[in-house]
Amino acid sequence: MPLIETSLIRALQEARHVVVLTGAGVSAESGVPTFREAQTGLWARYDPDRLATPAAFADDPALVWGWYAWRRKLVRQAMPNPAHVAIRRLAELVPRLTLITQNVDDLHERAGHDSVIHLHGSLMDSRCSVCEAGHEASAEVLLAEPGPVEPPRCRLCAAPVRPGVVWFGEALPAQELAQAFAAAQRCELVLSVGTSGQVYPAAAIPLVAARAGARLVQINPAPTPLDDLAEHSLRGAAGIVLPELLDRLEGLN
Ligand code: BJW
Ligand code: ZN
Repeated sequence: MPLIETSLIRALQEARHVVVLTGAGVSAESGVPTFREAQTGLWARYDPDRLATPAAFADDPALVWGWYAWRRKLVRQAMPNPAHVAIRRLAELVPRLTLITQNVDDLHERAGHDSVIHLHGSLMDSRCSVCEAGHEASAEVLLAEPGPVEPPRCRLCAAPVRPGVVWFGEALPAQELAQAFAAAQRCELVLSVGTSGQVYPAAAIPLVAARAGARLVQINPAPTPLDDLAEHSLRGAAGIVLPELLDRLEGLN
């Protein structure tokens, strides 16, 4: 357990607006794989160029749809972990908290958050790859292992339906992006949890906030590009460190 300094507790008690930015690491302890970790990350086993770009979907929609059908099943089976619950507790304690996630799972919502800014979309959403009409997800296949599955067809234009996530080279949803950067400009503290800080524009959120005067705190067992800028880098698993931090904040130990 990394040392939680009193100055961090005081900074959290004083902050009137906290931005929490989460990445795949916050869901790792729920059994949802991260992307870039050497042994366990998705990109160690699967090629993002073949699965997470618009060109990959155009080239082989069944391969991509089947891979997401497997990821959907993983997330459906997962439960929020103590890190998600602790972030929910933090939202009750600070005057204002903006929760921004890069994650496409719904584990923050299932931990009780009703307004989560999803920068990279949602695994459970689907839309037409051409006309963008929404597609009812209820009948979608869930796979225990990745394998090719033909995607359903759009009811309006018959083009293949795609997952409602943001792939490389695609614009992030405009409203969510604007809300996230507005919060970064105005907040007093950013808590970055479980992100490698390599994917832009999300990775710029703490940088923009720091430039506007916010304090930076991060929780991650591994080094990140924020190490030199963060006032506190708590090196550990979010599901261990965050509940401890919240206990300290609530004066429980
Ligand atoms: C723990 C833990 C525990 C483990 N507790 N921690 C500027 C410079 C260079 C490139 C670019 C740039 N601007 C844009 C780009 C291109 C690109 C990009 O950033 N590429 C870089 C990789 C080089 N960005 C884009 O293409 C974005 N679009 C864009 O910029 O569009 C411009 C445009 C404008 C207008 C019109 C058109 C275009 C889109 C990015 C989309 C990212 N999509 C993905 C897939 C989503 C769908 C899916 O799930 O399949 O999003 S990629 C993947 O990475 C996913 C994640 O949300 C994202 C971030 O990853 P994250 O969350 O940080 O995970 P990891 O695995 O990297 O890190 C996990 C961390 O957790 C590690 O640090 C661990 O140590 C830690 N951890 N266990 C706490 N228990
Ligand atoms: Zn369509």
